[in-house]
Amino acid sequence: MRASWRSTLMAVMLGAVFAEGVASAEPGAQRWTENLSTGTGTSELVGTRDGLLYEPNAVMRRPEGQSRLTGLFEFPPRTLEQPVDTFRPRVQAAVSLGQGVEVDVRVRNPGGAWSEWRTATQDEAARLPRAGTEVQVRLALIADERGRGPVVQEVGLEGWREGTGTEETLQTLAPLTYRVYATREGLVGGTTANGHVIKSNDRFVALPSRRGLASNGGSEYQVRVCYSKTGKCATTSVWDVGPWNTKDDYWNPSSVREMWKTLPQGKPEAQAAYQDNFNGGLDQFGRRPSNPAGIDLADGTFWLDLGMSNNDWVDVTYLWTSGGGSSTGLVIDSNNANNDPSKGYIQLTGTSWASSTNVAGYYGTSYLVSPGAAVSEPATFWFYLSAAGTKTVDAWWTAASDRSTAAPFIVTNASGTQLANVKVNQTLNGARWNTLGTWSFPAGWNKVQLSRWVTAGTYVVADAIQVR
Ligand SMILES: [Ca+2]
Repeated sequence: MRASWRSTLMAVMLGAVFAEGVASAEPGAQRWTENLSTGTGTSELVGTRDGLLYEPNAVMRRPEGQSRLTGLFEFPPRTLEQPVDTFRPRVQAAVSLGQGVEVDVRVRNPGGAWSEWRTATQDEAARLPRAGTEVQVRLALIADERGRGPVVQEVGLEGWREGTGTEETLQTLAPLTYRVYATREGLVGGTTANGHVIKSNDRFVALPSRRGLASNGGSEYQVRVCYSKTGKCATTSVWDVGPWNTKDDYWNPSSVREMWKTLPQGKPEAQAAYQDNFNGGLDQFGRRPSNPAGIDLADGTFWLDLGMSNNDWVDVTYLWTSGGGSSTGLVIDSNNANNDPSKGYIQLTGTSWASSTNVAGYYGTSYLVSPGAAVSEPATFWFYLSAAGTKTVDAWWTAASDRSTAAPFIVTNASGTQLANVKVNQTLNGARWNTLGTWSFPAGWNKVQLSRWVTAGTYVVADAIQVR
């Protein structure tokens, strides 16, 4: 009964929307159409015979009360024949008053990291930070105040290159760090903007712009948060949008910042509204912020990793802003509480592996350490691939002078064939991703094992691996 009513309503709305004009095509542009059945999104996005419908009945409502809810739907990355830095979406959708459809696009940098997302609405061109051939498209479907969203029938894009090759070279810059006010997100059981269902003592952060929002389970946009009162730091991914605003990429310079370009770089709009009565003291949605927050921390990050007990000022490093930092991938952490066991997990052999936080710069909540001995007894990072593919594997560790200079990472595919034994120097290059290599993997459960068979008196560290 309800479905047929809905179909009738959509048919009426479609008639109104399709009369809209279409901008003239860009000469020489590459054009493609995304397949609406291949993307991934939150459960509130449902395929109907009329198209992709956003129906945010069960979506998380922020405590401060978000007036308009947004559902995200991510298409798989695609490789174009020529590099592009500018794109224009052509969306066919039924969009009623108060609803919206926006299109985000990002491009993979030569170093393997993704650019920030850039957003365009219907027939409006948007410029990416740099040109590239591997691009990814994400839909943002915005519901009206009654929680009714648009229906998308088709998503076409055209991309071309406007830059002349003189794009900013960000690789050499250190990532940006700003001191901002942090609030605890809570909301266990709710769903974040990227579709992650919040667990108890979860680990992620929210920033008030989709430009740095990672995919569900992804680590392509990470922050390092340090709390001076405890001396603790944590590195974790951006999986939600907020607090207060949704278009406030305050870490970017004015020339790039999406809104409120007159504010100093690094100052969130909510902070300016709260402290300085900026924008009449109101946020993007006309609300008066009750705190100056520029970041929300999931409970585990807030309580366990940083040792915070109240909302407070923290130092945040926006790791992707160096341009060469993390890249999209599946991360398997040393702590299975941080892993999705359907995608990957860690398994320990023997009794020597001990959890530690002694050396700063670990990934997630801790790392595992084992003393060298004439026995393998590995820490095994299992990762699941639903399809065969060529993947690059990175490893994260904390470096110290008592570490092995030849820690053996053994890569074995799902058929049991050993692909490589990569020896790394763990006295160096801590607190970052270090590439072990790139291999062709079959579908199924592949693994990367760190053996403890190294010189006695030295230690090996299993902290996290990334498959991308
Ligand atoms: Ca770890």
